[in-house]
Amino acid sequence: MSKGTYYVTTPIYYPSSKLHIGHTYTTVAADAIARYKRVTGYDVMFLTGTDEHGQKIQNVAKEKGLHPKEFLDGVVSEIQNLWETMEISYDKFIRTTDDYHERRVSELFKILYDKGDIYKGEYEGLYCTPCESFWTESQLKDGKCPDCGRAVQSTKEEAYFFKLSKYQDRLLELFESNPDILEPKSRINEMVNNFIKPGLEDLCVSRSTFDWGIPVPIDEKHVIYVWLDALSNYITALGYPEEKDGDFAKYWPADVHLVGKEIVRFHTIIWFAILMALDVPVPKKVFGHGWILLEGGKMSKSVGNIVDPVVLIERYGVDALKYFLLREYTFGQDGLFTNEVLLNRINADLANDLGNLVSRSISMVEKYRGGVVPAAKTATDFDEDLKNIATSASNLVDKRLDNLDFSNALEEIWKVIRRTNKYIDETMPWALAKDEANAGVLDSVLYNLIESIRIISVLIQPFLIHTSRSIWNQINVNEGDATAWDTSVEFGIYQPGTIVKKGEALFPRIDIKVELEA
Ligand code: ME8
Repeated sequence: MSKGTYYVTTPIYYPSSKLHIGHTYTTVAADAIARYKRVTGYDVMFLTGTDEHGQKIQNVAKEKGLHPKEFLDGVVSEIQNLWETMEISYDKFIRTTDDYHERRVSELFKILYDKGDIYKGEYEGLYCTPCESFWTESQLKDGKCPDCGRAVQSTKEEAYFFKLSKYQDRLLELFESNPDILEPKSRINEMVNNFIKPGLEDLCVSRSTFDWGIPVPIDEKHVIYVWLDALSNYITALGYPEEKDGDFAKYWPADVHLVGKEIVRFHTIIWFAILMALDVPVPKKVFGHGWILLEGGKMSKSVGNIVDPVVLIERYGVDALKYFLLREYTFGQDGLFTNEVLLNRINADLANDLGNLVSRSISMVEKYRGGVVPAAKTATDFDEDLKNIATSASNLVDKRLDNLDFSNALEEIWKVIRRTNKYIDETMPWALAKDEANAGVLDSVLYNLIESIRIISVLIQPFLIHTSRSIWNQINVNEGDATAWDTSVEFGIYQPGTIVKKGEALFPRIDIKVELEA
């Protein structure tokens, strides 16, 4: 029975070039939450996609001598391949060049215009092309774009405006009455004090100096501002405004928009105001996560200091990258990427803690019981603690994930892994095996180890599905009853008499010194 619906989104990325691990970070987080909600009984809609209009894309395509669509099709299929390799379980991939999206955005523009919330005026101001954002003089930092630090251009043109200023009071009231709407909470202060309270100006929502965009329906000399086009994806993907009864009625309002902190302003001020103007409820939450930084600053396509996820995956595997991203960084905060932190995490948590546990436990069943998992017979002094820690973990993971605290959710699971390793040290199966009188105790130890590994494999599935499957293969359980999320609160589900078989190492240990010099 479904517990209800859950709608999670990532930003739609600019396919101006290949994606880097910053984009992968948001997508991996969205995937983990989507998988977690599915295994815990929700009807999930997980949306991701690409933001394909605007001057930047037009310029890049031109440099390559291609029509924008031709250029985009190539990059977008690379992005989709990356998500496939990473087993990203999105339910829908939206491209802003999809016909249905273009038609629906055009319709939205018309609705807002007919309502009087979009009007024609003259735009005079400053524009940052790489960020596709308009700025006022006072918002600039040292005369440069406050988001990316690059030069802005002054522009003057006839344009359409959205009456953002009209929604100032309602936005303030929303943040005051619903502090859960934006996480981490510190970002609320930033939005309220830096942007809303100083006064919101109406927003220019059309451009006429380039034509790679959705035409303004009432005035084809203009194209719709890329952020109005892009933000609308979250509802056009569900059918709005053409079909309000299907997915839109089912999934909207979104449970969470996951975004990087630099676009919180677009998602909470501009997007909320547009929704208010449309009389559509605002999403339940926007989470603005931190940046992955390289020494020297934020990783960014246009700055050029990128880490290619494809290279990392080829070297260390999909699950190692996913684990690293979710465990290493606190979701709301910035964190530094270095090869050394990555490799240390892989070795310590994956190769040593998890990989060794699985491989030595299965080896012992093979060595002492011919690969057949015995039934537990004689309890040891350490069983109760192991069972308690293993069966209470899912509850703790639930609590952590309710706050999108991926890092500590994984830490709760790793406590079970470390406890199980300690159980091996405490019970010393190799010593028990020396004396036939201890056969009953050894049976219990071996059973408890495999059962604990089963619980661990169930708990890691939202994060590391590939590893879960590999463990299920080795301990010979079919995906289904013994792998369902709820089975992690019960110790004793694994069927004695099952034959296990050691497979390839889950995470080969990396020689860090050699690797860093390579
Ligand atoms: O902003 N660290 O697209 P974009 C963490 N098209 N996350 C990072 C990151 C980093 N160093 N770099 C990128 C756009 N990201 C718009 C969005 S949505 C309606 C339109 C992630 O290709 C993070 O999620 O520049 C960030 O917000 C997003 O990629 C920006 O992607």
